[in-house]
Amino acid sequence: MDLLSAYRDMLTIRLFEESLLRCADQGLVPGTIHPYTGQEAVAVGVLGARHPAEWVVSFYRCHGHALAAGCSPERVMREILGRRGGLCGGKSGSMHLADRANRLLGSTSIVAAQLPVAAGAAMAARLDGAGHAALVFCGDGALGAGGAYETLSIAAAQRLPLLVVCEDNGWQDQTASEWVRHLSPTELVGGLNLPHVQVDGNDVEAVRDAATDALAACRAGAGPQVIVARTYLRDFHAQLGEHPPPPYRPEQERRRWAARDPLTVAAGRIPTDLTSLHAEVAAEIDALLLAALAAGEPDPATATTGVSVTADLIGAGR
Ligand SMILES: Cc1ncc(C[n+]2csc(CCOP(=O)(O)OP(=O)(O)O)c2C)c(N)n1
Ligand SMILES: [Mg+2]
Repeated sequence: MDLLSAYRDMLTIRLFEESLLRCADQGLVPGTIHPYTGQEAVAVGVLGARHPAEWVVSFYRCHGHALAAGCSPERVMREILGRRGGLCGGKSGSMHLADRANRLLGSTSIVAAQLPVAAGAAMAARLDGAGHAALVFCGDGALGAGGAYETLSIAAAQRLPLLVVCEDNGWQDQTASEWVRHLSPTELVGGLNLPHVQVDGNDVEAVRDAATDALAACRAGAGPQVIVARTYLRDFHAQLGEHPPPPYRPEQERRRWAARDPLTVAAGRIPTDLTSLHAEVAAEIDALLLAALAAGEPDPATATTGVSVTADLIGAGR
């Protein structure tokens, strides 16, 4: 893989998210945002292995997935800030990003609800007969939800070409996953006999390799594959309004993970100086943020357009 280009993509997501958090502190973001900081290597590694015709389904922590899927950062920023020109015309906000052009089928705020939707996309891929797969991202807590179990069971029985990427960040909102009494992601998928691998989710090259292999298996008819990517949120679960949550995780744990930040891991393998790249990406993000803030709100006359889901959603753009 081109590590420098992956680094640039991860840096774009990081600076995008950090700008948004600063906007939130100033009361400029309507609703809640779930930052993706620290988990960038998962989105960039997995989506670097995707065929552009393959559908992706995400959840409320979807900004990084959208950017790594190829969505315009400017349009995503406008969407999250509720400005004119947003990716979904202002109807998605932070948690429900969708983009037909880049085959982002949608994102959901309901934990695990993205999994059955993705199984449908995998069934559509199978019926298409073009040898493609469908991909879904979820948290480690999501795999403990009933809908996840049902989806994996049906997907396994039907050998659907579905890649499930579980982003195991060790926390479920402000509850540590080790406090929760349900099976761990690997226990659950192992119990269902699903092929799965655990990967260092802060190592973009390792994630990319795992996704390349898992997608090849899906496309070859081996049925659903699961990647459990161990990673960590750099900031926090979510921010509603102007006030970030009080610290809820042990400082020592945060420091330990900060030392293994995905950008640091990748930078350690890139021989060139990255200072000018940082300045370049920061300038790009500043420019699109200023343009978004200068734009007005969406035209109220568009409030009811494009809100019904029709059968052509999957078929369009084939
Ligand atoms: C069905 C449902 N139950 C509860 C919630 C509230 N909730 C939002 S995020 C979250 C934690 C999910 O943790 P995980 O799946 O590990 O994802 P992460 O947020 O860590 O990325 C919960 C319980 C919800 N959105 N949907
Ligand atoms: Mg989690």
